[in-house]
Amino acid sequence: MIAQRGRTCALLVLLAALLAVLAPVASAHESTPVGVQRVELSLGARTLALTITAPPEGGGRMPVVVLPRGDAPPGDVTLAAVRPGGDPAAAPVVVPAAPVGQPHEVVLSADGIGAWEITVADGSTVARVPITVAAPGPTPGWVWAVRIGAALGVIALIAALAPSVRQRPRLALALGAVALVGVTVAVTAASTAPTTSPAPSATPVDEAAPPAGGHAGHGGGAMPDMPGMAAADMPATGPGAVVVTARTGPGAQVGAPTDLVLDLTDGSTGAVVDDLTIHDDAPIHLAVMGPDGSLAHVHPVRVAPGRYVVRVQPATGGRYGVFAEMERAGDGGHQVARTAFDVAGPAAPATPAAPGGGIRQVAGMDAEVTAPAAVAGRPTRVSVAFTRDGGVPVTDLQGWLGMGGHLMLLGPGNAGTPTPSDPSSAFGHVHDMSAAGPAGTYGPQVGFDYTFPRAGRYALWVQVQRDWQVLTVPVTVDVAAGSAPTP
Ligand SMILES: [Cu+2]
Repeated sequence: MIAQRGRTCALLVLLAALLAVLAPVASAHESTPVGVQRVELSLGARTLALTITAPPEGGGRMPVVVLPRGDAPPGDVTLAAVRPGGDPAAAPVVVPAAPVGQPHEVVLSADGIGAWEITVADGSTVARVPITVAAPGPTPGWVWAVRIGAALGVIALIAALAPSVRQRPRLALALGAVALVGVTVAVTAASTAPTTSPAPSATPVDEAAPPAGGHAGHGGGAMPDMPGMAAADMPATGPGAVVVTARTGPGAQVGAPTDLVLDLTDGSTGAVVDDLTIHDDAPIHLAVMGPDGSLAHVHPVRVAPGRYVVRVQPATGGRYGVFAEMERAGDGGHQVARTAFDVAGPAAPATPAAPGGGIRQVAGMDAEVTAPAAVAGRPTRVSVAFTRDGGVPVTDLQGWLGMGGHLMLLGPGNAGTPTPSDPSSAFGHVHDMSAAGPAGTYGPQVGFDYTFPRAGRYALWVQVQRDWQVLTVPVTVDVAAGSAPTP
């Protein structure tokens, strides 16, 4: 009797051990990490930041957080998950697009593998963000071993504990031994499992931290990601180069909002380009520079394959320069395509910002610009320190597009001054790469390292985000000729 109770006890301990092993193994397979991707949308008059949690392999729930930024007009936007080109009105989810800084989470559903689009509609424009749901990968052998071993162990244990079996000690012992073998197989297989699960299912994750201590910049033309390089004289040609054509709605007028439509084609084949990846939280970073020295840094929304749209509000007539920063899937690298569009009406003369360093007033803050005497071909550091209320350092700058600050610049064209529509004017986009503070914020200072490619006058725009508004500090820098020819 005592011996039988002892056996029962041993079997129960075995069962407990088996369950303890099984629980984490079962959840380990279910909890494959999913990608989280941020996308900035300049949708009509709105700026929205989407945070998309990719659905699991095979499809399923897809949480999306909508964060209004900038100046949020009242009203809603509607989101949906549809197959490419599908009708977003089939199952729309209404999301308030205000107030600024207030995130709203919705859960969309992408049930099925393959191509999907997250649509965001404001009543006049339907943005379509492409998402790919991967097929589930084959179940690894170790998972099968765990499953079979565990199932064998459980069945043998239950059988061994049955009253009719307990009266036949040999059979009970044999079943116990089978259970032990099953558990051993399961435990051995689980312990040999790879420590990390397979890569997530959806489009590439854009969460990579910037390299510490370095800086990054994007030059014009076809130069890939080379710090400080601005290759304005090198048009984006060669394999993979994207040609962007821009057109406005009919009769674009000064002061009236108009939709700028961008069509993307491959410079080599002429085919529609629809394979842009998200880089720095957007498929296209668009700089629209006016003849008056204005800059709009916006993020056009994809409305159809190879077609993007963004709302602009020209303050002056004349020819506007358009600079589209993009990265294609594969090894396309970073590229900048240029184009231009015209706005009817007299062109206001350019009003350059005050040259060099000094203090400017921006959104109730003092922005103190430091721009040491710049020489062509030599690295220069341009920095801006923000204070408020007569000298209190501003330390609540918010990260924007993954960075604490952005610098966009336009170099001298053939006329010797920055001319947006002159292809010989160098374009650059440089990042502040300092790490965020403990609260995840930045400030009071942002800084940018850049090597001005040649002498002449440059227009710079330093951009930071505070209170969900992007603030722009225009700076003019006169660059002296270097003593040695620039390489
Ligand atoms: Cu951008």
